[in-house]
Amino acid sequence: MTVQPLTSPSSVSHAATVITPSSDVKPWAGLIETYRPYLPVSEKTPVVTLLEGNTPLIPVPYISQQVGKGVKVFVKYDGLNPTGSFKDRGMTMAISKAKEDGAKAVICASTGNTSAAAAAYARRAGMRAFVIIPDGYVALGKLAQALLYGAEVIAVEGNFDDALTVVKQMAENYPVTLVNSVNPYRLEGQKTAAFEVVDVLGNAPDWLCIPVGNAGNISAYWMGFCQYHSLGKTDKLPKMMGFQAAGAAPFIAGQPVAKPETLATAIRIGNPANWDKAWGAKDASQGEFNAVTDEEILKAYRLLAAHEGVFCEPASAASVAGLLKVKEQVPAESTVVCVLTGNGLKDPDCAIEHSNNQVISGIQPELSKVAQVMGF
Ligand code: AN7
Repeated sequence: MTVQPLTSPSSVSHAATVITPSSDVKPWAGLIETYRPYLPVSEKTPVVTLLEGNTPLIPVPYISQQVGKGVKVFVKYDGLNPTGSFKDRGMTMAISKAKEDGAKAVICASTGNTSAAAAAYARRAGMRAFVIIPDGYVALGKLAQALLYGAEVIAVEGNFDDALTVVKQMAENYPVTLVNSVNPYRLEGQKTAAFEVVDVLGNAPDWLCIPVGNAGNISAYWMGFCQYHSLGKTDKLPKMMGFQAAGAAPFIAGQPVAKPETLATAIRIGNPANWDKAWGAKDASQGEFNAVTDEEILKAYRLLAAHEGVFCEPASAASVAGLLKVKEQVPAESTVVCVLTGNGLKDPDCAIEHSNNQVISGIQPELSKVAQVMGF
């Protein structure tokens, strides 16, 4: 029997680059075009975009059930951005503004995701991208991305905090633009995630649960919610619930942590750059900072994948681990959004090492043998 192709080759259109949307569909134009009135850009800003943003807000019924009390939980799956993390939101802004200013090179310190995003957007804009990473503590997928996007990757024998100190000095002394979240355009871009949440829900959620590392994202979400609130697009503001890995929890300690440790390498940060902003967001929203252990992070990581079909990286799962940890405090019938900051494919080593399942190997390709291991 021969299998007929669904489409015969002669009928395939090769005019694929000409997009003619049907009249009722407006193609997504990236977050700068979509939220232009709310962002510090002008007609002169050369927009560098990979059509980031517009990521799904996915209901998670199993987790909702675990919380109980009629609470509705959603995950904002920012791992579906072009380079696989929320950093793309900040980077489209930071690189567009750097290009507007005539920058030829950018630099960042990174636990991995910032470097991937900086590399992709900088190279697209024709700039050099220098990334300084803590040697041995960047997940494989992120390293692969930075290299293939064409970044110049320098590994230092220190942690993220040491790397950030060096890149700040580099940007002060040499013609390279700093694109870590101390660059204000980063937070401007990242605040659009809060806009998207409100645009979908029709209001702000009651709680926003978010992993906290350098604390840029919690600050950016708060900016976004407050801006939308002042524009009358939401009539309430969420409690900002920030979660850190227990071994890297300066906001819970109330001071920097000298030797941060966690398997969630993305948030292995001891001296957050956005300390005051994040603290302000927590206080103004009557929110909280809490710590979750690596075990709790891994449990949420597996639960999200195996029960909800959502694969995020370990640092991202801290938001769900945190929600489950403090679920007694969630008001009944409330709406909760957990931010999933990065894609699970970023860290394949962690997935393989910490999955409950393993490959059943050494099986002969015969019906009886396969049926036997399947338990039939
Ligand atoms: C998946 O890439 O700091 O609190 O250098 O990659 O805004 O720092 C990454 C941070 C959460 C924490 N989730 O966000 C970097 C870096 C993921 C991350 C965070 C990061 P912030």
